[in-house]
Formats: sequence, structure tokens, C-alpha cells
Amino acid sequence: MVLKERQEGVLVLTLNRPERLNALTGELLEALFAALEEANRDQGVRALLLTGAGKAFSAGQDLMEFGEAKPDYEAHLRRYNRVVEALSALEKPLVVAVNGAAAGAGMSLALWGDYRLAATEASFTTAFLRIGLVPDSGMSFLLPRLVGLAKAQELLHLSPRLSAEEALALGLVHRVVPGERLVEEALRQAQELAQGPTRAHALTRKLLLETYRLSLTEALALEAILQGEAGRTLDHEEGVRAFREKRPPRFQGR
Ligand code: T3D
Repeated sequence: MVLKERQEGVLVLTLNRPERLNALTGELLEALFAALEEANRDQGVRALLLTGAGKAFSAGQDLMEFGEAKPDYEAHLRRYNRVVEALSALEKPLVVAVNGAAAGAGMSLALWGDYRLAATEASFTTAFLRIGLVPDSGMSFLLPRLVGLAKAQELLHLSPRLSAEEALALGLVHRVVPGERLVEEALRQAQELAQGPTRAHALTRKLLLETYRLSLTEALALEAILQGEAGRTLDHEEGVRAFREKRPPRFQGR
């Protein structure tokens, strides 16, 4: 369901239900959650790359999963929320490579990347309201922050299907590359991040997510606390030493 492959300090996670456009099932979500938890614990993993197998990134919830039965949405959403909490609490930088369609919760997952690349042929649609649901998996939290309230209203209420270039123009992704180069480029980016000051990346993720709900005074206080933590890392010492010695830093992720 989720392929795991180590490429030096990068853990590549591939959603692997290509015959169903990597639509999300309870089983796939459990596998993704376990992989994220394991990656967080593994000191050797210093960056993650998330992508999809086949022609889609993910079509969101598998609408065939429950057959004719009406799912217990609240219970099912707990599985989603565990994954989203794990993504937001990830202590390593996350690169997402959107290889094809990203819809509904599949699009939500993509937005959790710290650096998001899309293949030229990728597309994005919020999809939720088209089937009478509300946005989930953190979409209501992230989307207005990424694109502003007015655009989020349009993308949710009208649910257009955006091309990769349109997604780039809105800031939903950072870069668009030809499909045949997507994974190579995403891996190169993830490997660069994996050579970085891992703790400072983790603390920066935390700051960017938390400061939205804080006042300026609270944000400054949090910056000071986390700067204290970053300042105690060996990577900070190494960064300053390398600057003074006019050489590239060799960060150890500690
Ligand atoms: O707790 C809960 O359950 C609530 C949680 C909700 C989270 C959500 O994610 S809600 C949103 C669910 N997703 C959608 O509504 C997206 C539906 N799919 C689409 O909009 C489009 O299929 C795509 C934009 C993803 C891709 O379009 P395209 O043109 O590339 O492919 P297609 O022809 O529409 O689909 C190809 C096949 O995949 C087709 O099956 P067939 O006819 O070849 O047998 C289609 O039915 C199937 N498929 C597409 N999306 C899903 C799916 N099968 C199951 N679940 C899907 N989500």
C-alpha cells in the first residue's frame, strides 16, 4: 500500500494503489501513519519524499471502500487525522512530488509538504463539496493560509480542476517539472534537505504552523524558545564554524 525506499538520508514513501489512482483506504492510511511514525523515530532519516505510483498522486478517499454501506465518517476521519497529526508533527523536512491528479484528501496530503513539486501533467481539485462533504485532512486549515481566503472559497465551493501551472501561480506548489524528471528532481531536493540542520528544519516547520494562531508577542516568545533549542545544536556550532572558515557546513542532524 505504501512503498518505502531509503536513498541515503531520504525516505521515499510511495502511495501504491495505482489501479485505483492511489485512492485512500483505512488500510493505506494505517500504513502511511506507521511509515511516518517510523521515519520520525529513525535518526538516519533526515528528509522524506512523498509521491504516488502510476498516473495519479491520490484521488482522495476511495469512494468504493465501503460499498453501499454508509461509513461512520467520524470514526473514519480519526484515521485521517492521525496521519495529518503525524505530518504536522514530522521532525524532518517533507518534499512532496505530485505526479498526477491530487483530489480531496489526496490534495490535502500534498499540501503538507514543505517543498512541493508537481509534474507538468499533475492536477489539483478539492473535490469535497462535489460529493457533499466538507474539506478535511487539514485542508480547511492549510488552504486559506496558502492561497488566501478568497481563493480558498473559490477552490472549495466551485472545486475547479487546476493544472500544475495554475497551482504554481497560486502557490499550491513551488515548482513544476516535466513528469519524466519529477522524482529525480524531488529526490535531489530531498537529498539537499537531508544534508541540512535537521533540528532547525523541524523547529521551523513547527514555527510556521504554530505562529498562525498566535499573537505577535506569543510568536516572538515561541521564536525565542525554539531559537534557544536550535542554538544548542551541534549543527548550529558547525554552521557558524564553517562560515568563519569560509567552507560549506557539514551538518550531522544533531
Ligand atoms: O471519511 C470519509 O470517507 C470522508 C473523507 C473524505 C476525504 C475525501 O477525499 S472526499 C473526496 C474523494 N475524492 C473524490 O471525490 C475524487 C473523485 N475523482 C475525481 O475527481 C477524478 O477521478 C480525478 C480528478 C481524481 C481523476 O480524474 P481522471 O479523469 O484522471 O480519472 P477518472 O476517469 O475520473 O477516474 C479513473 C478511474 O478511477 C475511474 O474508475 P473506472 O471508471 O475506470 O472504473 C474512477 O471511478 C476511479 N476513481 C477516481 N477517483 C476515485 C476512484 N475510485 C474510487 N475512489 C475515488 N476517489
